[in-house]
Amino acid sequence: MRIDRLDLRLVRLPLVRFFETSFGRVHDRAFVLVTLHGDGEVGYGECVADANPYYSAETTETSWHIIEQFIAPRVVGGSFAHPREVYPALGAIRGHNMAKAAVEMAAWDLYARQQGVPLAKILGGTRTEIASGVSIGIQDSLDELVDRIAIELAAGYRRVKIKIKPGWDISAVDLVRARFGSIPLMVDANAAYQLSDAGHLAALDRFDLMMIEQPLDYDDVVDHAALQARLKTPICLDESIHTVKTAAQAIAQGACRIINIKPGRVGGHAQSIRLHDLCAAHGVPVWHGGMLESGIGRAHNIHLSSLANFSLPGDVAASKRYYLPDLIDPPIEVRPDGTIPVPSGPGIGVSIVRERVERATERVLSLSAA
Ligand code: OSB
Ligand code: MG
Repeated sequence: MRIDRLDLRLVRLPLVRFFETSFGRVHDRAFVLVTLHGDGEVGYGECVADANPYYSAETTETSWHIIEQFIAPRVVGGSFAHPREVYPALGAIRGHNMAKAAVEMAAWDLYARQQGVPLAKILGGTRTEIASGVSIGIQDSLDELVDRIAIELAAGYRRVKIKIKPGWDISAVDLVRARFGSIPLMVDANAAYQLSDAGHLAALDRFDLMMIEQPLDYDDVVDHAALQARLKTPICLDESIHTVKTAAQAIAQGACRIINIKPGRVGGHAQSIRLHDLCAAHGVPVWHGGMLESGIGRAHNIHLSSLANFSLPGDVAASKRYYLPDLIDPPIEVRPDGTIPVPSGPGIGVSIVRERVERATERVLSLSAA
């Protein structure tokens, strides 16, 4: 697989509805789209870095800079026998996993299209459909939270995750349990607590939650281990897991019982597969996280979710919860039973609507082999 050209596009799309986490409310999503050209085919990757450095240190502008100055020179004009060779080729670059992943994932799409097979097959996926859950942000009122959950359950989603933060936690969960009974329910704190809050968080134990996601600092493992020892509720790590090695240490220390995999956070599909396999070997279930992706990143997520140890419903939901219209047509839809079929066409297997991409594009850069 020779890479002849890499295109960068800064895209901005309005969200159908605002999304609020413990670090703030957003109304739109800016992201970098990567297109790789090789041997007459194209592959697409979506960088999940946000406009701000609140979920992670990376931003749209750092990802653009790193891809343009450091990743493209190591990829464009190069040849790869397999897309799993892309991540090692970027080994000199510390961190910047989201920038790396955007390019690496485009290479997987390109390779799968060249082979004429769905990406899931190349990744080693075994499912033909995935179980879908929803991530529901912090709302203006608890009444609104209840309304949102009722809408998503009626749509068939298999699991509900609500965002929590100090002041929007125990009472929200208590109300959701009172209204909706024993639905599959979990919470995500996005690092809003400290170890000294352990007593407060232990009050969640009586609600039989599937897990509490990333309660403590974005870069912490040790305090999570101490917290897990004090909680019945399983801890799931998101922000803290950037490498397979950190995941191995977190599992060994008992810092989590579940791991959320986002390919952007770990450097792409190849690292996600390694992380998935490590967790499987330790009996740690994984699920696929979401980063408010457009249909392009979402399609990648669906293919990756088809691997066997993605045994819990992911934050991979229908396009219409995020963007109307999406950049792809038809959009990703969820069936009444809460599943999403894995696309069966070559590569990511979705049709990108060029005019919609053009309309949403704020900046373009094309990098060709010399
Ligand atoms: O922590 O999982 C998270 C969105 C942006 C940044 C971080 C997170 C999220 C979500 C939304 O929870 C998941 C989605 O619906 O895409
Ligand atoms: Mg999370």
